[in-house]
Amino acid sequence: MPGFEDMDVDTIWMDGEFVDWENAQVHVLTHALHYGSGVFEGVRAYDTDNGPAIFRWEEHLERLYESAKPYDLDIEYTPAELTEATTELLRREDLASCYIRPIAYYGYHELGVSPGDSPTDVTIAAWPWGAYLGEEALENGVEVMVSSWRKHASSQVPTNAKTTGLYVNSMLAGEEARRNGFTEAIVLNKEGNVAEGPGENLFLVRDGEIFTPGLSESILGGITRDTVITLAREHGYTVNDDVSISRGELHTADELFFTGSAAEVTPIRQVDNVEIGSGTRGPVTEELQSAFFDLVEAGEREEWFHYIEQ
Ligand code: PPE
Repeated sequence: MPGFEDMDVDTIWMDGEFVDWENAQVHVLTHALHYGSGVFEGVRAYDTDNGPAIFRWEEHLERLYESAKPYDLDIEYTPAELTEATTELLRREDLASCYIRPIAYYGYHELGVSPGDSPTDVTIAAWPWGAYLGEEALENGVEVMVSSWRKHASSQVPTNAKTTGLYVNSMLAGEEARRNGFTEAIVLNKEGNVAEGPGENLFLVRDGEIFTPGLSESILGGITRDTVITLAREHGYTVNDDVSISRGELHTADELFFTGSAAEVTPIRQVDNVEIGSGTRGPVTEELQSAFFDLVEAGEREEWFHYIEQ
């Protein structure tokens, strides 16, 4: 993966100001660095036929404020202000197709688990980011393993909040998979049912119907998940989005795929060295993947695109 030093990016929006990339610094005693007390978003903008546009920006912004709630993080900027900051950032960086990372976190004031009077700092960065699991993965699918790490239960931490600290679980699962020669992991929840990937939701196709773990399975309610459910229903599929999926059902699935803002729609061709279906991208996955990429290329469904005026 290319590092930031190899990218043509020079500006970050930080607490109300546009600062030079190298000056976007925080103090080492920042609360969030010690306790993971931040919430963030991952969003993509696409260079659509209708001009550069942020995909499902409103929904991502809404989730950011909702993630902040259980932690009492008071984001002092309004959605309109964060929208203006982001669109201006993309204009200044001349980015049409990119990944956007807003983050709000307890900043520098005092340490101790209680954030006390620590400020809520807010930053938005954007940079070019290609296919999350590799370009080849989009076509041929990825080989994954079921992680030995379980996902934290929603009774332990709010799993519907996109909290920075929670991602140590994703890191453990993903790195375990990569150490074992796989591209990505699937993580089971505390009950032993399928939850999601470290940074993706998971879909299963069987006998022409589509299944995805319900929101009570300790998953993040993905916005791409919602997009794909909507597209699949429009394509005439029955989508069961409130089910439990057992580990064994992964192996007997006709098709499996991941969804996510970063991962987009990525087929899974093997789980634990067992081929899924024909062992390549399946036809339903291909249909929905095409529908997804057609959508973000065209940028025509206005309610899902926030266009960047030049
Ligand atoms: N589950 C998890 C745990 C998750 O992190 C993501 C997004 C999803 C599901 C899919 O959600 P959505 O993007 O709203 O469809 N993961 C983000 C972070 C990836 C990263 O490596 O960082 C992302 O895709 O931006």
